[in-house]
Formats: sequence, structure tokens, C-alpha cells
Amino acid sequence: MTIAITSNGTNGQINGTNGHSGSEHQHERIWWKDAVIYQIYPSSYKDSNGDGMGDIPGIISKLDYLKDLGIDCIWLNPHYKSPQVDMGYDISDYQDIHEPYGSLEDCMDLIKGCHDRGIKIVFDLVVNHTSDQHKWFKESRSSKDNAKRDWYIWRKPKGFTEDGKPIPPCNWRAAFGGSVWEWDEATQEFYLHLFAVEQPDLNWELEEVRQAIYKEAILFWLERGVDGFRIDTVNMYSKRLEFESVPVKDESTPWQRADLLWSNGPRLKEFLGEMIEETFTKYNAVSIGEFPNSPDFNEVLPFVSAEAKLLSMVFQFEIANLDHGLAYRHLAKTWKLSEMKKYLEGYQRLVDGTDGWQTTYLENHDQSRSVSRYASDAPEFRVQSAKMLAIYMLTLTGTSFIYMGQEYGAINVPEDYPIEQMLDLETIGFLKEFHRVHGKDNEKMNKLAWDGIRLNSRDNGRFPIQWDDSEHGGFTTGTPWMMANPHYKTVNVASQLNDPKSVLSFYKDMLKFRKKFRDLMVYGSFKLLDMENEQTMVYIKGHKDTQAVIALNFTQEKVPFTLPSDLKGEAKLAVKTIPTSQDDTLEPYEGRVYLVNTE
Ligand code: TEU
Repeated sequence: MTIAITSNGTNGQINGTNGHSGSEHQHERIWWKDAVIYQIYPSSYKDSNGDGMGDIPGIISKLDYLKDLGIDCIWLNPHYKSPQVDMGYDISDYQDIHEPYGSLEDCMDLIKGCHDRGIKIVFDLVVNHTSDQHKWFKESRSSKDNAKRDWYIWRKPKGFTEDGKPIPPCNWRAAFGGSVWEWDEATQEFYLHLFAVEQPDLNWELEEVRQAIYKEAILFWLERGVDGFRIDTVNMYSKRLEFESVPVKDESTPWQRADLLWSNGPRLKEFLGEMIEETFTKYNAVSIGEFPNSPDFNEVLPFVSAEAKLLSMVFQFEIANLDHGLAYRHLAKTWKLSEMKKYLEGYQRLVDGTDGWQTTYLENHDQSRSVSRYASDAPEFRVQSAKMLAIYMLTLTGTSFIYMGQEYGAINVPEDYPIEQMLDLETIGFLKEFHRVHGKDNEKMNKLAWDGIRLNSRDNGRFPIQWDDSEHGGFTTGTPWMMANPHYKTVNVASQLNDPKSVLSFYKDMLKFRKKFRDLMVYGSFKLLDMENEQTMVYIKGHKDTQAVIALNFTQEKVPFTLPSDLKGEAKLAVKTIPTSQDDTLEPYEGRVYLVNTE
């Protein structure tokens, strides 16, 4: 198939690129803007003691690898004491470490090990909810007159059914299925949990709760040298306390999605203002908020504008959700490149001409692997797909986040990976619900579920890192807590380290490239061309009189390519992922960067 790239659908040329879009704001230069942040899921990075579980000493043993890779900061997923119902997002003690990961001392060694190498480190802050095993919740649930009763959100039943069952205050569906309200038999009230039953929501309305959070979960770690936090579900702290039911859209269940109602509540700004002022600001710490259900940049800007002094930056979710089904992410839906471009343009506008900041990510522990989702993990296309996405990751304005494994081109699990090894509570909940509706033995439906799980389940981001081709990918000498992706035999760090053509080497080169041209790549203006083109993504970065043209082919077809007419002759090819390609044709999944006026 050959489709020309056009900006206006008329002549096959990209026009109108004289200069770049809008006004380029003079952003204050701060380390976390320049930084490329590398995310580590501790259970799956590196096991140092053979118990099958990744640990902090294992991470420390890889710090030189990370330094050599060229990243600037680590974001560590929750490592705190936790019953692990939701892989550490259910914390039972903010000041202690999950035992299999190591000790507080190991943790201090990790912070020091990073700092000694000039790497910053941020932890995960999970304070929308705790574990039901946290001492605060145990007290709260112990009786209605306990001093901590109101530290969580308790409500009386709306009434009782004819057969005596309590009716919850509203019909919201929890993120992992079922009602957001859990009945407590002993005290005859419901408590709120937006996520799992074992993750009760804290009551941010109470000042003493907020103060306890600041002291125990935030200041404790800032005092110990962490450089900031990625902040879990940061836009859910303030609840709409009326708890109004939503219209029924899914007839198969009483519990309906209400994500918009539980995000961005009335007191959110006030709570964040107080939290940031009393904790983060004192330590000059970075605050990276997880900010779902907020596609409109006008809605997000007030939270990330430098003047507002709230969050440094946020993660938005529209690109991450592109192929997720509405009721369940696993029942995948098709998507178009033009949709991705539309969202990307919105995200980049947060920085263009404003004092806000933005993030770029394609993967994290809640997502499957980007090569499998946005490009192709077929053996003949895997490497070029991963390199093309690396260009995307490292040429966009804002702070880039690389998820562990992305740097060597990790892909989703294969067809014959055992379904029982998918261990995420969300996947298990989905399967249970799916079987309830379609029966357990419906072959056709089971295939649909498995295909969806393989494509989109969070497990794909959680299997062990593939260090080499030894058993379990060199992750552990024991039995891994989650089976390695058998792919480690061909795709692993060791085989790529000294191969200049590998995905890993390409990431290293691109990280250097991003730093060298940071004015353009990190801080530059952004202009997307040819929004309607469903095959290629082409954008122009600008800074003063310098420019870069980035051209990415998202298909497995060859696509004709022409530089924007006004840049022809001036644009010099700086990066290309397929050395043998011709100027006028982008090879399948090829990526290129051209530079203008940069010498
Ligand atoms: O995620 C919250 C969130 O909004 C999601 O991306 C969520 O994982 C998704 O809706 C499930 O499909 C955060 C954490 O990143 C996630 O790992 C936790 O499970 C969740 O909070 C609860 O703490």
C-alpha cells in the first residue's frame, strides 16, 4: 500500500511548517524536566538471594547498568510492608519494607547507591487508600466509637432488601470489579474502597488524617533522602460525598463505572496545595501525579502550572487506554493512529506556551508492552518497532519515562504461556466475571478472553526482567514468583549489550541524543503534521531557529515520505532506524529524525 503523507490532503507535500507552532514558553530548567526516569517494579527486577522474588540488593547490583544506559532517575514501585493483594499498592506500614524486598538499611543503601552515581530516586506514594491490614484501618473498623472511625469512609446502608441484605449507598463499580462499598458485619456499616476490598479509602476530609499521612508516608522518606514521589491516584483524594448513583449502562451487573465522579473532587486543589506546601516544597521534591480520567488539557493545566505550585507533572491515560475495552480492558478494541495523535497533541499543548509540564510514557506496571500494542512483536518487525517507539519516547517535549524492559524491546507473553501464571488481581477478577457470564467451557469465548489478556493485561508488564539466556532469564537462581517470558532465550540484556544494532544500544544512543539536543527534544515546541494520516506520525520540534522533523511509520507497509517543502535542503538526517532505507520511503516501522540549523 502506498499513501502519501499530506498535511492538507492536496499535493503529497507537508506544507505550512515555516517555523513551529505557538509560543515557546521559557520553562525554568529543573533537574526533573531534563531527566529521563526509569521505572522499576521491585518484585521482577533482580533477585539477589534465590527466593524467586526481586529485591532491593538486586536493584543495587544493577545500578551500574542503569548508569551506563544513561537514565537520570529511578521511580521505584511500592516496596513498603504490604500483604500484597495488589502488589504493594495495599500498604500496611509506610515506614517499613516488604520483607522479601529487604530491610530499611537496604533501602538507605539504594538511595545512597543512586546518589553516588548521580542518579535521583523517587518512591511511590500510595495514600488514597491503605491496606485493610494497616493499624489505622484495624482501629477504624474495630468499633463505631473508635477514635479513628472517621479516618476511613463509613456509611450506613441505604436500606435493606426484602431478604434482609444491606443496600450500599450507591451503585459505583470498584476498579477491580464488584461494588465500591464493603459491608462490615461487626459494625453494620459499609466502608468505601475504589479499588480492591482490601484497599479501604482514607478520609482526606479530616485534618488529622492528612497530617498523619504527611508525617508517616511522605516526610519520613524525604528526610531519608528520596528526591520525590510518583503519586498514586492523586486526583481521587477529594470525594464527592453525596455518593450519587450513576445511570445503568451495563445491565449484566448492578455495579456501574463512575470513574469521572470519583476523580477531581471539589477539594482536590486545596488538599494538594496543603500537601505540597507542607512536605514536597520543603525538600524541593518532585511530585509526579497519576491523573486518570482527565483528557482535557484545560482541566489538567491548573494542576501542573508552575505558578500553581501543585504537581510537577502528571500521567494522563488516553493513549494508554486506546485499545482498552470499556467495561474490561481485556476485551480489546481497535484504535486508529489519528486518535493517538489527537491525544498526543493535547498532551504536548500542556507545555507549549504555558508554564505547565508534561510526561511521555508508553509502558508502566499497569500496561502491557508497547511493542506488542502500538507496533508489531512479530519476529521480523520486533526490533525496528522497538527502535521506532524509542524515537517517539525520546523526542517528545516533557519528561520521558522508560519502564524496565522497554530498553531491550520486551514484548507480551506468547500464546502458550500458562494462563495460571497471570497473577494480577485485575486479570483474575476479569476471568471470574467473564466465566460467570459466558460459562467456563465456552471455547470460543475463552479464546477471546485469553487473546485479550495476552494483549492488555497488567501481567505483561510484570514478568521478570530478561537479563540473559540462562534459566528464568537470569532473574533468579530459584523459582520465580511469576514465570519468565520464554522469550528471554532470544531477547535479553546480555545479548544486546555489545551489539551496536540492538534495541538496547539504540536506547543508549537516543538517550545521548536527547541530552545533546535537549533544547529541542525536552523543551522545544511541538507541531503535529497530517493529523488524519493513519500510517505515519510526523511532527516538528522547534527551538529558536533550530528544528527537528520526526517521522515514524506505524505500519508494516512501506510508505512514501517527503520532507516538508520549506525544510527540504535544510533538514539533515540525524537518526534513522533502518540504515538501508531510501530517502523517499519509510520502511515498515521505520523511524527517523532530521535536524535543521543545529550546527
Ligand atoms: O492505578 C490506578 C489507576 O487509575 C489505574 O491505572 C488502574 O491500575 C487501572 O484502572 C486498572 O485497570 C494505581 C496503580 O498504578 C495500580 O497498580 C494500582 O492497582 C492502583 O493504583 C490501586 O492502588
